[in-house]
This record gives sequence, C-alpha cells and structure tokens, in this order.
Amino acid sequence: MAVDPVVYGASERPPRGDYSRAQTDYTCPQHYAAYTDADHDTWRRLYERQAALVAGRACDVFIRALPSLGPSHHIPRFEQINERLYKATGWEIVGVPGLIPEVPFFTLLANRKFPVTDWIRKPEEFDYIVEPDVFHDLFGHVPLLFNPVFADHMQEYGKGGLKAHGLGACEFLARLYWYTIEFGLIRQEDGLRAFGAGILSSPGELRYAVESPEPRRLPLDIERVMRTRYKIDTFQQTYFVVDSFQELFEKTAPDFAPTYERVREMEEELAANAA
Ligand code: HBI
Ligand code: FE
Repeated sequence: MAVDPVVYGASERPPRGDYSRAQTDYTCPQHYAAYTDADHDTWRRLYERQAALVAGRACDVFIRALPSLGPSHHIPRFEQINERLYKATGWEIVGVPGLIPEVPFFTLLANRKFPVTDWIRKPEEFDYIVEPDVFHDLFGHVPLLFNPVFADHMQEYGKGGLKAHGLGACEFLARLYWYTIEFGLIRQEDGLRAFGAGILSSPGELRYAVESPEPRRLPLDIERVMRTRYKIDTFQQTYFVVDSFQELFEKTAPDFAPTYERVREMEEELAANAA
C-alpha cells in the first residue's frame, strides 16, 4: 500500500477505496475503465433525481453551473470537467480513493485542486451513503468551484486548514467546513437556498434543510459554528445562513487563532464542569 487509508470517526468497516492506487499526495487517476454499466446507470439515476429537486432549493449559482459537469447519463470524465473548470476559475479536480488525511486534503485545496473520490456507491446504497463518493463530490461540490468568489474561498480554506493543523485546531475548522461547505444555506432575494454539498447531493436533506420548520437556522457566526458539534448520520438540527458568498469569504478571512483559543477554553470548562 502506497499510503494508509483514512477513517474519520468510529466505524466498523475499513474505508472502501483502494488506497494502493494513490500517490504520496493521495491522488490517483480516475479509473474510468473500471466503471461498469451499472455504475453509469447509478450516476444517471442519482443525477436525474437530484436535478429534479434543485429548482427553488439550490442557490442560483449552483443551478447555473450544474450543466458544466457535462452530460448527465454517464459518470463524467475528470479531464473533461477540468477543461472547463480551469478556464473558469483556475481550479482542477483530482481523483482520490476516498477520504484522505487533513494535511494532504488542505494542501490540495491550497493549490486549487479539489479531491474527488472516483468510485460510485452500490445500488443498495442509492439513498444514503456515509462516505463521500463520486456523486457527492462532483454533483455536490464542483459546480460552485465555477464561481470565482466561492473558488477563492475554498483555496483560503485550504490555507487556513494548514494553519489550523499547526495549531492543533483542525476539529474546530472542520466544524466550519461542515456547516458551510457541506451544509450551508444562503438567503437569496427570492428565499432560502442551499449551497452546501452535503445538502445538494441528498434528496431528503435538500427538502428538509430548505423547507422543514424543524431545524434551527442561524445567521453565520464563526465562533458559534466552531462550538457546534455535528452528526454525520442524521439531518442537521442547525443550519447556518449567509446572505452572499462575499459574506462567507469576509467572515472566514480573519486569523482564527484567537477564536480557536476561546473555543478550546470554553470546551475545557464544559468538560471540567461535567466531570
Ligand atoms: N478527504 N476526500 C476527502 N474529502 C473531504 O471532504 C475531506 C477529506 N479529508 C479531510 C476532510 N475532508 C476534513 O478534514 C475536512 O472536513 C476538514
Ligand atoms: Fe463533501
């Protein structure tokens, strides 16, 4: 094995991907010949189901960029997306076998490379999969990388991640990633919309996040986000809302070192009180 596989959180089974294909930066070529007809069919069905739900629920920037992924009836070739993406924002997507460790992940983002898992879920996991697969990574994340402001934000996030790693604060930054890039909402003139990839790639959560009266929806407050733990296997109880990607970019621009310290102190106090 060239590199070790990665598991985040508790799990009974090893990660799915074949990490022996990965280079030292954890990237690997998209193994296009390995896709079966059933895999392409899974993509087509996932795409059609999700594309039918985005109107009125996904943000306009996402809806406008979605066709840039190419034809919907088979798994896209990463090189073909890259021809368009690189011209639009200077970003590229690179294949990975699945989740990768934080430092290589942030390093790729800081270099305007977005890691995309190359395998697709099995038909029996059609409705739900915990690990990111090629559908989540491409359909959920890549359209927004065609937007210049969002594209710059992702690169800054990568640089911030490397800093956070140096400060032992990856967990707090991961919460920010979770509540914005994965589960963020944006207020458009015509109403609330989703921009987070975890929402955009899930049929149930796309409706729930935008329409259900149940979850809390709070204005984006970085420190509050960093204090908010998340669950990866249920719909979110709390979503954070921005008014624009410019707001997201500006609120994430400051040096987070003092914020990490405050959040860390608060969590230590809570733990001490609980003991
Ligand atoms: N690896 N392939 C992949 N995709 C991710 O979204 C990802 C990752 N490794 C680490 C990671 N995300 C997280 O640490 C971020 O949430 C911070
Ligand atoms: Fe994701």
